[in-house]
Amino acid sequence: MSINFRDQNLIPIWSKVQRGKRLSLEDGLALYNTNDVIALGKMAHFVQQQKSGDAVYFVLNQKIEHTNICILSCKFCDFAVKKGDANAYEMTTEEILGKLSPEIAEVHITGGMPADWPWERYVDIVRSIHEKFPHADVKAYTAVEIDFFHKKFRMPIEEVLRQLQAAGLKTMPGGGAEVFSERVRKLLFNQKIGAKGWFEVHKTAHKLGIPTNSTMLYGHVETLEERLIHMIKLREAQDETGGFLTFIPLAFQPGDTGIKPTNQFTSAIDDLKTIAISRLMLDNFPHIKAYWVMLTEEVASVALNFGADDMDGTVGGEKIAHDAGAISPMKLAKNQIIKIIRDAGKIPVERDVYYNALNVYADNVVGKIPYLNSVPFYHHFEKRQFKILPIVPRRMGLLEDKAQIIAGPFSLMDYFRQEESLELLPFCIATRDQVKSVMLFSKEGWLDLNGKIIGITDDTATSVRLLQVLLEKKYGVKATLERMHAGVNDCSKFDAVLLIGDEALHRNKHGLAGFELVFDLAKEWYDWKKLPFVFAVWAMKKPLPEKTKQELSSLIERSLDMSEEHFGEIGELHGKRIGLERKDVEEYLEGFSYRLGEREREAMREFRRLVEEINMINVHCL
Ligand code: V47
Repeated sequence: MSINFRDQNLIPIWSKVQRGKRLSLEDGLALYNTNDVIALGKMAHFVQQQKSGDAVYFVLNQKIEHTNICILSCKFCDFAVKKGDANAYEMTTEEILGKLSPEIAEVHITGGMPADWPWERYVDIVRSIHEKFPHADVKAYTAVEIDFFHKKFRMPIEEVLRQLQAAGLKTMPGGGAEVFSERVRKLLFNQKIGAKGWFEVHKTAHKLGIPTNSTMLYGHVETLEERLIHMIKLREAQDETGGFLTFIPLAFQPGDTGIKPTNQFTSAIDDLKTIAISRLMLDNFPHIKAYWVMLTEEVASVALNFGADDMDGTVGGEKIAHDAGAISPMKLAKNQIIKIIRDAGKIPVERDVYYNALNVYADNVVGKIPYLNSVPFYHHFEKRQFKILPIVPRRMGLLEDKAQIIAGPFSLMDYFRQEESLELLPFCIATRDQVKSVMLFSKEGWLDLNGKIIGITDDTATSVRLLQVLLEKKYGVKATLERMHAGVNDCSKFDAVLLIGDEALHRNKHGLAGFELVFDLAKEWYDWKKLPFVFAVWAMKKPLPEKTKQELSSLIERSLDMSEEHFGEIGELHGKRIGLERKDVEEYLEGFSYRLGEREREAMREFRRLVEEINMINVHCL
C-alpha cells in the first residue's frame, strides 16, 4: 500500500509500521503534531486491516448504573452525587432486571460507590442477571470499584474477583483509568486509585481468566505526552498478560464540571487523531473502540476508517456521559449501527463480550483464519467484491451453518459436517510432519492423562478431534475435555491445555508456565500414520456462480504464488507480535502444504475414518 505524505516526518514512522516495528513516544508526538491527518488515518487503517480485516464489531448491550451515590468527588464527573441529594438514586436488583431483555448480549455495570451498600448486594446483581439472562454476559465493575470493595470489605483483590467470577462475571470494563499521570490525578481525582492500583486489579483479573477493557479520559488538562505515556503503560501491561480486549479513548464531556473555562468538547480532529494514534501505538491490542456515546455518531463513523474496529453497541441506559452533556442519542438502534458500519464500507459483526462473532450483516464475506499460517492466502489478495472477516476456525464453521459466510478455509471437521452444501477449492492448510501451532501443553505424559481434565481452546473444531483420536486410538486413554473461553484463561486448574494458532506458536517457543511437557499434534499424527495432517480446506458455498468461484480461486492462487516468494517479508511484518524472528517464520511457513494434493486427500480420508469410529463426525461442541 502506498500513501502520499504531505508531512515528510511521517515517512520513517510509516516505514516502522510496515515492518511491524513498535512506535516510540517521540513517534507518537510526531503523529499528534502532524496536520497530515489523512495520511495518519491511512496508516492506522492499514494496521486495522491487518488485525480485523473489514470487520467492525458491535454488541447488543445495556448499561446499568446501579446508583449515582458516590463517596468520591472527582472533578470531571457530573454523574456522581452525595446521599440525600435530590437527584440521588439507588436501583434494586428487581429494577435492574426490569431493564433487561432476552436479546441483550452484554450487560455493562458500573456506578457510584455508596458508603452503605453491603458486599452481597454487588454480588447479587451479577448473580441475578446471570441466572435470569444466561445469554447476557456480565461486564461489571471498574478497577476503582473493585479496589473500593477490596478496602471496604477487607478482602484481597483476588478474592473479590473470584467471588464475582463465581457469580457470573465474564469481563471487566475499562473505566477508572482516566490518565496515568500523578500530576493529573492530584488535580482531578486525588481520591481515586492511580496507575499502580488500576494495573494491579487488571493484572489480577487476567491471572484469573477475566479479560478486561481499558480506557483513557482525554481532552481536559492532560498533555499529549501524558496521553502517550498512558498508551505505552497499557502496551507494556499487555505484553505481560495479554488480557486486554480493547482500548477506548473517552472524549471528555465538559458539562458543568467547570474544568474547562469555555466548556469545550474535544474537536473531531483531536478525536480522530487519538483513535488513529492509539491504533498505531497499541500494536498488541486486538481492538480499538470508537465509543459513539462520547464521540458522537458522526465522528465515530469516520473513526471506522481511522483505526477503530469496534463501535461498542446499542448502549441503552447510559448516564455518565449524558449527565455531563453528551449530545449523542440515548440509545442507538441496532439497524442504525449496522447502517453506519456498512456505510463505512465495513462488515457489521454482532459480537459477544469476548468478541466472538455471532452474526454478520453483509454479502460476499470471505472468512480468514487469523493465524500466521493463513497469511499467504491473504498477503497479496486483491479483494475486489469480497470482504474479509478474520475469524477463528470453530466460529467460522458456526457462521457457515447460518450461511453468513460464502467461502473460507473451513476447519476440516466443519467441512465434513457441511460437505453437502460446500464445494472444495484446491487449497488447504496441511502440515508435512510437524506443525508447531497445534500443541498440547501437559503436566503429564500421554498415558497418564487417563481420567484427567484437558482445557481446550475455544478456537478449534478440528484440532480437538485430532486430540481425541490420538488419546483414544493411539494411546487408549480417555480424558475429560473442557472448553475455555476466548481471551485469557486460568490454565492452572487443568492437567493439560490444547492451544492452537499464534498463541500455540508463541507458547511453543517461550513455554507455558506449569506445563513441562509439550506435544505437537501433527507430529504425533505423522509418527503414527506417516501422513500429513489437513487442518483446513478452502471451500465455497453451493450454489455460487461459476464466475465467482473462478475469481476467488484465481485471487487465492495469485496471493499464494506471490507470498511463497516472500515468506521473509511476512516474517518481518508478523513475527514480532508472536515473538518470532524472521527466519523462524520462514521455517514455519515452509512446513505447510497449501495446495490440496493426493497425499492430503488420503490423510483426510484416514482422519474421517477414525473420527467416525469414535462417533464424533456430527458433534458440534464438546
Ligand atoms: O471511568 C466520567 C469516564 C468512565 C466523564 O469498558 C467521563 O467497554 C467523559 O469506562 N466525560 C466510565 N468521560 C465509562 C467507561 C466505559 C465506557 C464505555 C465502554 C467501556 C468498556 C467503558 O467514564 C469513567 C470516566 O473515565 N467519565 N465523567 C465525562 N464528564
